[in-house]
Amino acid sequence: MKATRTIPILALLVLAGTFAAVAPANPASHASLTIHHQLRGCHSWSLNGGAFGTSKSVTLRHGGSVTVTNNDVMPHKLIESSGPAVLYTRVSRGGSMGMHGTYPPAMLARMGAATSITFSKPGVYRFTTKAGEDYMSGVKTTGEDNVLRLTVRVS
Ligand SMILES: [Cu+2]
Repeated sequence: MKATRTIPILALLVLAGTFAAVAPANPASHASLTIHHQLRGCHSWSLNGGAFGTSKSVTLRHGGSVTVTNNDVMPHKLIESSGPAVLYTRVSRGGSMGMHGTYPPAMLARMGAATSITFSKPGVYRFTTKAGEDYMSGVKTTGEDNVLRLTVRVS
């Protein structure tokens, strides 16, 4: 009788240990994404200085933020496609190249523009960007323009 009761408890302990190893014990509070221009597909982005690509995902603790910097030769508007509400805060308007006028912080309208997205609630947040027109004429690219995607898991 005693032995049969010990086994399930041990199994639970092993299972708990497995989950603890998978979930990051202490997720980061900040990440950064940088959009750049490229010949094939027009643009891609890099997470925390890593390899450039189209789809990125990151895990943050709630209250954390992601800063997106647009170094592409066209504007990008940040669009949340699913998840709880977020707060956009402009970090930089960027340099002189780009669109003129006043835009909400989700719109990265100039080269070097940066905006921070703050995540106050736990959950899964998904984003894409809507790219606008080139700042200057004569920019040549090959293939379809890439669609940038971001998944943020907030614990
Ligand atoms: Cu582009």
